[in-house]
Amino acid sequence: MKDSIKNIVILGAGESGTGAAILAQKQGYDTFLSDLNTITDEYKIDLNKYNISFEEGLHTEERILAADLIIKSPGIPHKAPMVKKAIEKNIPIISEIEFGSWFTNATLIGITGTNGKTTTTLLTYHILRNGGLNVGMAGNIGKSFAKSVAEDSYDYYVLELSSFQLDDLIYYKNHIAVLTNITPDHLDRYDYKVENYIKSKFKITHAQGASDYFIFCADDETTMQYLAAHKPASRLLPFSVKNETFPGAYSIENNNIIIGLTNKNEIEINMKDSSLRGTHNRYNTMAAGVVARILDVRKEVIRESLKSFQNAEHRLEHIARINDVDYVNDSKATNVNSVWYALESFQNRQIIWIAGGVDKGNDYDQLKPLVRERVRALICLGKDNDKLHQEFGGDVKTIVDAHSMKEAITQAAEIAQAGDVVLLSPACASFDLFQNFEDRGRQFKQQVLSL
Ligand code: UMA
Repeated sequence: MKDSIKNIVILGAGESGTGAAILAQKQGYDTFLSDLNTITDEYKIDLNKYNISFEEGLHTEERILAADLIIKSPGIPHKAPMVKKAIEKNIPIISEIEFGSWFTNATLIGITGTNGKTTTTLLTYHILRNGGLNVGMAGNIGKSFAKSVAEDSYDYYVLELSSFQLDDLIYYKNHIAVLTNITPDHLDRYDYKVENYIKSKFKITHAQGASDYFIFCADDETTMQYLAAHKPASRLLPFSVKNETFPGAYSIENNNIIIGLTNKNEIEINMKDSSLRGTHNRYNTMAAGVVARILDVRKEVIRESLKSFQNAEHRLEHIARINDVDYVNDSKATNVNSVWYALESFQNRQIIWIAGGVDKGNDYDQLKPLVRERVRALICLGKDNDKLHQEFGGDVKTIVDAHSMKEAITQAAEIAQAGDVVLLSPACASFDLFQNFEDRGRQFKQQVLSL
């Protein structure tokens, strides 16, 4: 396909679109980028540096529909008017991830899942790099894949892939695919049909063959149900804390886990030696460990890497202890399942829970037992907090509204008692009051540190 194309249009000039445009330009295509809104200076500098033609504040129909190929940014839904018109005209639409893969021979390790994908990606990358592999990390985290392909030269890539990025693949193939788990998220983008979202997540195994690997959680019911009816051609490597899943990874007594493909290459790890806590991190460690064993990273390197690993910003990030109250930034928790893991990880503590923002069709039922047990107060931080009040009115005694991070932190500090945790774990997107989840997390830190 890539040789028959001359004229490429990229929709969206964020991290993804700008990366795709740089790669397309460098590969000699007639490249044009269009963004419906104002393009930020950061990306304009990049576009000018590479002499890329672009427009902002509009999508010019004639120019866009003259493309041989459209690369769509993941945040743009298929129902966006311009995308619909391109589909009607049968113009191929691909994701930047697909496009990036056309120009690299690197071995691809793709990691997806509703939760845990960022930690698993970071941990896998950390282990592989310590193991001496020439490895890059990109995708839903950090630099876009296409930009990295255009500018760097790696033999391996660890890619965090969101369902949006998996939606428009053609030839792209992961040699090693990881699916951490599936619980409903982003349903607004999938016609509120959970089966569409599951299907999209399973595209992580897209085009895989017998020499490839699929690593997944055998304790995740949704994954197992789908897998029973749609088995990929790749080698299946499950992980579990409930059953002895081998080859793959499983838990044994004394906080230990076993990881391996064969008895000979199996490794035992004591999670006490790891910097990561909680059941969810045990799963993430198992998944990353299996990848490392497939690629023959030495056992000692894996153990050492687990000790030295530091988790991502905005992911259960401990900010400070003030008056014996812990302040934890989990701004990245934009869905209910993430919040469940956050609440679950604070056993025997009372929590001042800061939540709210743009609700994506959340079903809060699974949180209620934990909320009743552990949440001393709920601070609703959003423009519209009605749903949170309705959902948790019967479960939490104290529910208050805040309209800025400053207000939320001031209230939290007043309500919290010694030994409590103030937890920002919103279950919602951030776009009503903040630029993005990073902005929300940074404001949290700033306000906590100025208490
Ligand atoms: N835009 C248009 N036309 C439209 C709609 C939007 O031109 O009809 C423009 C916007 O004006 C904006 C650009 O498209 O300038 C934004 O594109 P985008 O939303 O795809 O954002 P990017 O900056 O390109 O970032 C994307 C991912 N964002 C989303 O999927 C929403 C980033 O994941 C990813 O890191 C990046 O590509 C590089 O691969 C972020 C994310 O929030 C972290 N992901 C979601 C999540 O983790 O839950 C999926």
